[in-house]
Amino acid sequence: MKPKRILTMQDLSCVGQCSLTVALPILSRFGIETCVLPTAVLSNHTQFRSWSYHDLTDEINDIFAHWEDSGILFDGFLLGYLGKKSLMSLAVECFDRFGMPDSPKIIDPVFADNGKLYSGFDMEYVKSMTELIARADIIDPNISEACFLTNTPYTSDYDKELAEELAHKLSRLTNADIVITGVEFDGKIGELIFSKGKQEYVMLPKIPAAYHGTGDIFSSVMTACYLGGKSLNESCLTAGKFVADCMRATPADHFYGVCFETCLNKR
Ligand code: PXL
Repeated sequence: MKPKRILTMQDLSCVGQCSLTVALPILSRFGIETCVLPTAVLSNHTQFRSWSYHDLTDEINDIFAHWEDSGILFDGFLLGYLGKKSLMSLAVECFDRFGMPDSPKIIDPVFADNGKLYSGFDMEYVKSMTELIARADIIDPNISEACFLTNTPYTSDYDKELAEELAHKLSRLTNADIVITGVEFDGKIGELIFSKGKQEYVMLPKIPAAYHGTGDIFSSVMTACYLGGKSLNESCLTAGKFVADCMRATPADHFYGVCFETCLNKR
């Protein structure tokens, strides 16, 4: 069977085990033909002390022209860290020009964690993201992003009730299936999935550690499984297990990402 062809649009951080350097190997590993639209080249991701940033917006219009000339279309889209508001309108243009009517648009909003916006983001960016997710088929914000998107105060001490309230509020912004990631309670961690008015948790035992880049790994595996025909719940479960395996494979002093490479040969 011909593999599905996805376009993933996010930054290329040269060092840091995140964004494209994660999405490309993982989507490919799970049998998806993976095309990339790099939005910017960074020396490393923004959790390091400093970084260079070269924006590729101008290049994107040229890229689109050549894709159109060659009649290129995609079976699905995965958006991760975009970094600039102007890239969101290019993303919408990309869906319209290079998607097919049933090509799923999966949007990981990627702008906050632990109640704080990542460096370089502001509430204007968040507001544009609330508009962009209206175009999605699946969104997978973490709790912090869900709070920002719905104007809800963040607390690290949240409960199921808050997670469910966030899902309901998000469902007023988008018809997409909603996957709230990194939901923790009773020593477990997982996702709250809110789809077609129904909610379900997919939980696994929590590994007592925190690493950067796990969100990007989660969305890559979830997307690959979903495009490969699994249900959203199964896709989240596989993604959660994969992230847990990656975390177990990562030494505690590895500060900038997880060692997912050692897990690529496991199903
Ligand atoms: O993993 C999320 C991410 C992706 N890309 C860049 C980042 C971050 C998180 O900080 O800085 C450039």
